[in-house]
Amino acid sequence: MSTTDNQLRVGMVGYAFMGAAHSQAWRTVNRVYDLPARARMALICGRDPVKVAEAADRLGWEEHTTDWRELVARPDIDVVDICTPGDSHAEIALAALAAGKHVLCEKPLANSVAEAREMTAAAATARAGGARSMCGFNYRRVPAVALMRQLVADGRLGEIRHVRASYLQDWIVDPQFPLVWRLRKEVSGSGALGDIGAHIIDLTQYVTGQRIAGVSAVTETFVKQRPLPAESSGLAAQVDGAAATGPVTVDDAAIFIARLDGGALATYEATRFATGRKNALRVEINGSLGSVAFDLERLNELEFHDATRPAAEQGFSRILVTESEHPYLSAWWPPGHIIGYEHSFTHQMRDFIEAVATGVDPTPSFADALQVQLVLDAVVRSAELGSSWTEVEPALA
Ligand code: SOE
Repeated sequence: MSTTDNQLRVGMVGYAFMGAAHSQAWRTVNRVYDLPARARMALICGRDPVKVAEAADRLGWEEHTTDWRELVARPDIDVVDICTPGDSHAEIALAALAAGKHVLCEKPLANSVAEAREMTAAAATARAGGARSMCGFNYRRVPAVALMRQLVADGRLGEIRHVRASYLQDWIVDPQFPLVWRLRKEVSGSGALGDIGAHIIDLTQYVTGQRIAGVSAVTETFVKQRPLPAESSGLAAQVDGAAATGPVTVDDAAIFIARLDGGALATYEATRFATGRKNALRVEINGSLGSVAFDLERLNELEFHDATRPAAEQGFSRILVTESEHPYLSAWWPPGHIIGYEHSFTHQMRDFIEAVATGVDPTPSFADALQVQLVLDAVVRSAELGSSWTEVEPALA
């Protein structure tokens, strides 16, 4: 980081959905929070020269390039923000860390445990030289999620017995939705499991402070062939006419049970076929003294049941998470003036900037993200093995 002008010059690779969400956060973070350093949107990188020039103008970046290696090599770039599909996370992060840059890498960290291990080791080496790194599990920074963790840490739930987590979307229920990069294993690493399952794995480990110690899983690909997209794009791709088709090489849905190392039992479901559920990350945690329940589609609310209250007052109450006492919210609006999805990214950049500027380790670290990658890998291996699966015969054969 420049020691003269107290700026963090950011170079971001990628300009699609996550690039837009990160840009919004870089634009707002220093205007909302009083921080020890100021992010400067110096350089955006993308493969298409026309599109990246348009993105620079639209998203607010000073310069643009089509060469991420140039971005990483520039001495005036302090932070490399990786918003690309998973097949390039390792290559870009390793180069950036070797160049002594601070790195923020989108989730999941990588497309394999081997890559995640290599990135974690490189982050540890670069740390000695002052570089800091973080993985972008942004939902940790939803105030209601941070409040959930606070309630658990304060013992308000007692002993944690159950974790019930699902992340439900439905954007590919239509079999005519084209074969975008998220549906191709060589690019995305896995399907719903790594894309949205990674979020509930990280979030539940973060909130409970417990690690997933073992899993038993099933996965399914409901639609096995899809039309090739007219052009590669994100969640709203188009198909031109009678396009050729290609194979879906990832899971459409993954379901697994788990034991946490603190003794809790857990169930996880990540699917893109929950018709009608658009972005429903739902977590319920049951403890000996109470429970909490969260739904991302109602992100300003948290349901809390305090089992220590008199019987006549039992049941879930709704906490409206908009008070200045709640995590992150002192910088925003008065109580009841709710925030949105994009605020979690501004909170993420707030914590990243503060950590980098003060030299502490941002969280989640690459090691935390490696822990998620190990769970993803265990789920895939369990589903392939099918070993814990007991068939049930039909009553009327
Ligand atoms: C698509 O499933 C997606 O954009 C994920 O990639 C993000 O991580 C999630 O936050 C929203 O949905």
